[in-house]
Amino acid sequence: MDYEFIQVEPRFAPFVALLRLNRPKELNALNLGLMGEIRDALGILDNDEEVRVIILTGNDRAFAAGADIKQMAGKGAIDMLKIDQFSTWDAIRKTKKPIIAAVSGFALGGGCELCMHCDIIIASETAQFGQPEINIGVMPGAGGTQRLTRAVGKVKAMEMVLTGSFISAQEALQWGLINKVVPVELYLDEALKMAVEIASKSPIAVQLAKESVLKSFDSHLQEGLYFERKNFYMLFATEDQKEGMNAFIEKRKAAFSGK
Ligand code: DAK
Repeated sequence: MDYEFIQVEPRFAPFVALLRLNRPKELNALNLGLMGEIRDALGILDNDEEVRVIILTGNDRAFAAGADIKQMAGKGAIDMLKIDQFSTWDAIRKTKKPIIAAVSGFALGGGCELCMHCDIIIASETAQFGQPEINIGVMPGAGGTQRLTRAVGKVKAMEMVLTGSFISAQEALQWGLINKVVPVELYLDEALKMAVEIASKSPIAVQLAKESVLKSFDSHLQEGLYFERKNFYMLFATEDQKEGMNAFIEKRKAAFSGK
């Protein structure tokens, strides 16, 4: 998997893949090429049986400082419409396997939105999150007004979106935007630890559980409950359900095969 703007290690650890944004001089600004590569790589990893969890990271200074302003500056509304970046973001959102964002430094604009497309966010103490699009005459365009509001609530989302101010990793933790804050030298290790933990479960159960949690974002409670129920029943068709329950009864560790 050879790319220009990202690095991918499909066998970073057993059943864990690593996808690293790699435009360090530009603070990993998300140009169209990079976004296309993320989409392509996630598609491949999602279909790779040896991958159960994906870690998405940048470098210590920046996860991503947002969409590439230099690439966007001269565009008109119709150019943006024709580029149709939403199909790329939608494809990322539809990744079936869990994605853990391991974030250090700047996670701004599209970078913050990319984090929020992930399922779990582990941050270093130096991470900063923000939606500063308002400073350059626009507003969030990849879900920032919606996912951020659901995560941190209306008044905090308003403050971030309307003032463009950044929040620290500690604030992001207190506000419910992220899962954990660790020293900068540990954020990738911590993400890996969580990835290994999730990768030890039944991958089918993990996939359906992820799908069910995400369903709660765009359905009423009753519809979501029916959806959950169908996925729950379906898991009783897997060998992993028998293995998991028998292992419990036999007081041994389950070995999930993904069948
Ligand atoms: N785009 C392009 N280049 C960027 C960049 C960005 N977002 N952020 C940083 N860079 C570049 C800088 O221009 C600089 O390049 P050189 O001058 O060295 O060539 C280099 O990275 C280092 O940056 P600085 O010199 O500025 O570094 P500092 O430490 O002084 O400042 C900073 C770091 C992160 C505070 C600052 O760079 C900054 O404010 N960056 C811009 C942050 C920002 O406004 N982000 C939001 C961008 S708008 C959509 C989906 C998503 C989006 C839109 C549509 N659709 C699906 C339709 C998303 C939009 C956005 O994210």
